Amino acid sequence: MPKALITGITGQDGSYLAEFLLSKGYEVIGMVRRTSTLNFDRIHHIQDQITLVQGDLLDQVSLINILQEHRPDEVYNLAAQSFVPTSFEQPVLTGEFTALGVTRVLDAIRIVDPKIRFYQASSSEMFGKVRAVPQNENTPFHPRSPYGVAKVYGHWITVNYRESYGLFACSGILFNHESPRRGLEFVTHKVTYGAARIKLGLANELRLGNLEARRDWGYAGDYVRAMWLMLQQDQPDDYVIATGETHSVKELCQEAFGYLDLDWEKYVVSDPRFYRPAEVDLLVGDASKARRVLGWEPTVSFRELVRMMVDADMEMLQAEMKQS
Ligand code: NAP
Ligand code: G4F
Repeated sequence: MPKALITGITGQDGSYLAEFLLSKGYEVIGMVRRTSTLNFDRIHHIQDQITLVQGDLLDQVSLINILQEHRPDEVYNLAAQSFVPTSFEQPVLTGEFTALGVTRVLDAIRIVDPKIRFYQASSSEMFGKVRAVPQNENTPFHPRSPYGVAKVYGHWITVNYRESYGLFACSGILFNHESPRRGLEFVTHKVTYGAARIKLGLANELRLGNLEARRDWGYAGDYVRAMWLMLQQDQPDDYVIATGETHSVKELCQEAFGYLDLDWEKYVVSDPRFYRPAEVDLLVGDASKARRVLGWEPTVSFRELVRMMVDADMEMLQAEMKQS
């Protein structure tokens, strides 16, 4: 039975990846940080099928000990401070988790067992102020936030350990991917949840930031399959994972509110509080290498994704209303 370690298993992607690896017959070890209250909502349903171990990207010894004790064949490094606005408020901490944390995991692998295959969760935020449209593996990086800068470091240290020590280390440059399990602070979920609350009479406006920003939004369930495929190849490499379609935040609002028969313009307010010091205006990825080499394809369209999230939010809110 192959064994995988997932850092960030309590996050959106970690939960989908754990489900996917279990379906492939893996033994799954999940690294969690110590918290005073449990935050296992996303993995509650599979908790009896996985092993959770305590560790932290800030703590080198914990990473080495976990690898020594559990001897995984594959490590998926999904843990990070992943919210862009927080990276402007806490740039040093973001660098510790999202940049140096990657080196700590790579060094632990190098010390314990250099044959372990490694996946790094890189990001389209690295393209930032884009130098080409669409963006592919050869597009130069120009990050626009401390988060994006930290991810550029994580990407290059992954490439560097591959070239310096021969590690099987892959960097997946994933464009935005969403699901009903997405954190509520990210714009897709903020919009679908906000629209559902308005529909149910629980709110009468939704305050957002820049409505013109464009993103290439896909479904998280599709994207974790790409992570696994990267580690099953003969050679380690880097891949862009994206749908190839771009939509503005305005279009996202139109789609979510429209699905609920609401006119978004009556409810959405653009609030300068949610603007960023520097913005990433347009992301759209070219995943032709992943299609060609990995045989990867997205299966959920933008419209299906938004509707899936609105349906999940309506169901959750209606259940809450029934209980109260
Ligand atoms: P997420 O929901 O924010 O999950 C982040 C995970 O990292 C959580 O499990 C969190 O644990 C853990 N974590 C944070 N700091 C840690 C630390 N110091 N030590 C150990 N664990 C720590 O993020 P996601 O959307 O699943 O994304 C997964 C990864 O892909 C992240 O690296 C993100 O930057 C990257 N990425 C995401 C997207 C996207 O669109 N979703 C696109 C490209 C790249 P707690 O639950 O304890 O907070
Ligand atoms: O949903 P967002 O916060 O995602 P962002 O900044 O693109 O980052 C996400 O995707 C990255 C991949 O490119 C990941 F690496 C990263 O970890 C994270 O998962 O914002 C999307 C866009 C931005 O342009 C933002 O300015 O939506 C715009 N936006 C407009 N109003 C808003 C809001 N974003 C948020 N979070 N909240 C708003 O009210």
